[in-house]
Amino acid sequence: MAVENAPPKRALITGITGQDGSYLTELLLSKGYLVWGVIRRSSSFNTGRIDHLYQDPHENDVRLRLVYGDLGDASSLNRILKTVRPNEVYNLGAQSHVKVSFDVPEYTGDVTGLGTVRLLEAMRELDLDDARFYQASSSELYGKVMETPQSETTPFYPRSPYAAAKAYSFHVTRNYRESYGMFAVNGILFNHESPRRGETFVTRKISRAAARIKLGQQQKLYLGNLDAKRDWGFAGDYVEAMWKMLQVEEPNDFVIATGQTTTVRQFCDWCFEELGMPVHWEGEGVNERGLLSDGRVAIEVDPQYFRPAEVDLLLGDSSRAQKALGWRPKVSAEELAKMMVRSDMALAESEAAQKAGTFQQELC
Ligand code: NDP
Ligand code: GDR
Repeated sequence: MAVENAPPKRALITGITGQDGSYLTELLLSKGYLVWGVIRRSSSFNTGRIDHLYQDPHENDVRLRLVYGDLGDASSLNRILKTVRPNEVYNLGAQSHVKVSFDVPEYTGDVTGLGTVRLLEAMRELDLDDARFYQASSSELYGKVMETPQSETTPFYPRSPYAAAKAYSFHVTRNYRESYGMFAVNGILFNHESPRRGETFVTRKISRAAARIKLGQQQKLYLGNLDAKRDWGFAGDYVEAMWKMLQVEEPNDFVIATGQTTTVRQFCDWCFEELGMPVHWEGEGVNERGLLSDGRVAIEVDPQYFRPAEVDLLLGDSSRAQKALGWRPKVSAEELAKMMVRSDMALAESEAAQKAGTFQQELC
């Protein structure tokens, strides 16, 4: 509980422009925090997910500020930490796409792996002893299936440059905790999604395509491995767990998951069914394809989306977090699929309306 008249807590978030960064910012602002977000310079605007939280920095009592920096640039991290002197640091920034990490392995290692030690080392050098550090660790650490459900004691077997970089970050975070007594923790989060999910992750790719196919804006959806199984939760629930991990007395690492696993194929079924377009996966002429009930081919497998090494099955056991943090997932994968496809339907409709407007403008 907040002490009356105590100064507001200061949080620094890397990856504030990403899916989780936007939900976490909303949560921390609602709790009265002052939030600083690290953004990268980009040739086009990259703040779309947090634009609704914008506050004019010239006004008084500004609660959200953005600063330029990069996890690949230690000097920028040092400068930011020195200026902000946060109570809590959330390291969410990363090259976070598993498939892309096979294409840019060294860059992924630098940002997703070494970026973490750059932050931790800057905190140590600046004597930010009281600051608490959250590392966005991932269920990708488990990789090749050794046991299910996967918990804090399951051995790691990373299957991509991304997962290998996250393994480095996991261990270095734990190492700074044990070596220097820092309050540094890993949240081992299983896949979590939302209407704000990046459009190249499979759930959003599916929900967006289903809406566009419904409106005739897209003909087909090309996917990779339809049999991969993921434990999908809602990002809004998961950022609460991040915050809770930094509020407990003793630092510890926690798995955050729903305890249910679903195939990519099933996620497709939920999205297309929600829009009244059930997909048939079996029957005459259906070979690695999903046919819509009206006979149109909606889904086709394209091997370009296969990964050099796949993670077949993720299913998490979050009982430690449930017990120690009182955290529980609130949204099931099916509810999540429906939430996402409804949101993408509204988006596709507004895009269609804008296009109609453009035509009218051209005519007049
Ligand atoms: P996103 O891909 O949506 O966001 C990644 C963020 O990192 C963006 O803000 C991006 O900035 C920023 N970023 C990328 N490169 C750099 C860099 N060099 N320096 C500083 N910032 C950088 O990821 P999510 O929000 O989904 O995930 C948040 C974190 O949690 C990531 O570390 C991810 O690996 C991890 N994670 C995610 C899970 C999930 O299911 N979502 C599960 C487990 C872990 P920009 O907008 O400019 O690209
Ligand atoms: P993942 O998420 O790799 O689990 O990493 P993604 O949504 O990319 O893939 C999930 C599964 O779906 C299969 N798949 C496809 N994936 C994509 N992107 N595109 C496709 O067309 C496609 N077809 C099938 C994949 O092979 C995979 O098995 C996410 C990221 O957010 C990481 O940062 C995070 O650490 C993990 O979740 C937990």
